[in-house]
Amino acid sequence: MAQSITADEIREDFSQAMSAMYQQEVPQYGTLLELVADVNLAVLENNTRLHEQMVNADELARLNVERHGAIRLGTAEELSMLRRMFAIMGMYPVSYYDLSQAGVPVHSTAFRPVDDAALSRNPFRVFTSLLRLELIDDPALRQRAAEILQQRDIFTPRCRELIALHEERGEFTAAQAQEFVQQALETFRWHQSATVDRETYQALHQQHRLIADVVCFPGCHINHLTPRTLDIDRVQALMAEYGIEPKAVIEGPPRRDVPLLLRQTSFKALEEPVKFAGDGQGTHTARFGEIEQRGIALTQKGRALYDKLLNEAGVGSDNLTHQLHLQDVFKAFPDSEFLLRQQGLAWFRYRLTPAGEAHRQAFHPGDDPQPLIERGWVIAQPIIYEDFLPVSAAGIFQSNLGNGNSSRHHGNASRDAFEQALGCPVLDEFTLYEQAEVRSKRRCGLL
Ligand code: OOG
Ligand code: NI
Repeated sequence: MAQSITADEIREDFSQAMSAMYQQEVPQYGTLLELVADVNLAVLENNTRLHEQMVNADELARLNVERHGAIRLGTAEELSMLRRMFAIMGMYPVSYYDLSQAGVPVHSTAFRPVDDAALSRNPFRVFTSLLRLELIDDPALRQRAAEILQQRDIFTPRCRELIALHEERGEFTAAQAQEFVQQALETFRWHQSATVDRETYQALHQQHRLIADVVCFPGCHINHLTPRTLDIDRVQALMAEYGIEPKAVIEGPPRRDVPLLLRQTSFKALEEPVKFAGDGQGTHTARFGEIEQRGIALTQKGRALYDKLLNEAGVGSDNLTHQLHLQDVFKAFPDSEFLLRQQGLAWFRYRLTPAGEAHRQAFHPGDDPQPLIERGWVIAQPIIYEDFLPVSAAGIFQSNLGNGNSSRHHGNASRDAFEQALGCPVLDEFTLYEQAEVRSKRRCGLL
């Protein structure tokens, strides 16, 4: 029997294949990758402490492979099949995001690796949204959209076979894994030909641009890929020089000494030519590029404070003013690793230093790590946030959908329906971070 391939290897191959495909489809994404690589290199050259910290935390190796993508699905069946496809790549649904709050008729999860080794090898994540047809007001149009979606299959027949095969055998040979990656890629490819005529497209578009994007094409094209930068302010400032037009405002928390959660910005979606059924021609605007800067994952307590301050700060229209205002409001959020740890606001991964290893017998379960840190026996590294932020996601959606129809559907979360469509509950992000911290303490003999 040929040697079987691990989920990590399949995910790695798949994320590389996806990136190569998207660079071909959206050349500006390739430019963005270059810009981000240049900025990351400069940051690491100028900040030896950060460089060293990233090496010690096994963070550096993944930096250049790190990215997330996003897709939008039309039906429950598509979502549950996708869950099975991503499971083969070691990616599992984490968190429920209700975007209806922001007037976007979808709810979402993110498929991502969950264990330490998989995350440090390749943390490829896919933000996955499911269209909520029930939020289309016009019953005839809702019915029409459902019928159109029923007629498509976004998975190739061979992809379905390979998924079933893997579920039966629990593994792939190298050849099967390679074929699976190629077949899976087809689901995310852009199609210039819509499945509907121009009138249908326009009717759906008028309801919401996103509905047309989900319903009118034969696949669930990847709509952006996002590399991770170490200095998002610098990338935002340099975008124009590289011929890229950025979104007005960087989403998320302000710049900090200890970066928090996730900051994001994107470039505007491209207007692309489309052929409609029955010979019509037109354009469709959906695909864009995004960058992100990731920081420390927050505990529930830290997250509650983040949400409160973000809400207090409100939304800005000019980035510079908005960032200054955010900095001001976020003065209420402690900004040192020590304070974040002491106040239980963020998660840390504990490791023994060589001196700590030598004194391991002196550690007892339940010991306070702080004196050991001060003695140089233990180091506490920030656990990086691997998930998404609903307010930021809404901002990214809106910047690419035009701000025309932002009717609000408050309190319309429908997590049960989402999980039913998915075929399993989503994992809880806080539990995952807590477990990572607990595991690391246990390895140090502190628990
Ligand atoms: C997803 C937008 C959200 C993020 O990084 O928060 C997102 C979409 O436009 O489909 O990608
Ligand atoms: Ni994104």
